[in-house]
Amino acid sequence: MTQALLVIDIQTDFCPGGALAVPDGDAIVPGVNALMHDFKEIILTQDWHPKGHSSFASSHSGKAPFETVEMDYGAQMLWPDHCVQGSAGAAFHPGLNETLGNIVIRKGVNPGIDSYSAFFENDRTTRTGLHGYLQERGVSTLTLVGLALDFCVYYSALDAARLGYRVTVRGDLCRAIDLDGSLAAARDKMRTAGVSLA
Ligand code: VGL
Ligand code: ZN
Repeated sequence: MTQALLVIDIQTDFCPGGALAVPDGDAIVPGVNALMHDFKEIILTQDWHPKGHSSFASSHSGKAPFETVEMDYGAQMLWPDHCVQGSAGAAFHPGLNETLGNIVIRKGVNPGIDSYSAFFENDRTTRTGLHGYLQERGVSTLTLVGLALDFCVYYSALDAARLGYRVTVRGDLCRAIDLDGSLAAARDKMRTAGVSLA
C-alpha cells in the first residue's frame, strides 16, 4: 500500500455557520466522501485547540482576528476562537463519512504553538507523528483534500513535499479563506515545491 488520502480539517467550525467559516467549505463534503472509496489508507486531521489557545485573538489583549503577532517561532496570524477541544465546532462536518478514516491526527493541541500542517507545528520542527505513521505503512504518495486550501492544506502539502512524498492537492476538493492574496501565494509556492495541483 503506497498511496494515502489526507483529509484536512473538514470540521463544523470551518464550514458556513462555523466560527472560522471557509466560504463554501461544506460543498466539498460529497466529493470527499466519494473519493474516500478509492483509497485504502485514509488519514483525517482535526484542528483541536485547548481553550485560550495562543492562536486566538481573544488571548491577546487589544488584538482582533486576522491581525498578526510575533511569537517565539515567528509571525502568527490571529483567529477567532475555533475548534476548541470537545466543542461542537471541533467535530467533523456531520456529512463527512469519518468512519472510513483509519487514523485521526489532532493538531494545534499545544497551547503556545499553532499547527497548520498535519506534519509539523508552526515552529516547523515539532512533529505530529504523521510522518512516522505513513512510513510504517509504506506510504510514498499522498493526495490532499480539505480546508483551508491556503492554510492547513497548503502547509501540509509543502511539508509533505519537503519530506519526500509525491503530493497531489485536489483543488476541486478544497476551499480557501483567501486573506490578502493568500490563495494565489499558496498556489505559487505549492507549484514551486513540486506539488501537483489537480
Ligand atoms: C486552519 C486557521 C486556523 C485551517 C486552522 O484548517 O486551515 N486555519 N486553524
Ligand atoms: Zn486552528
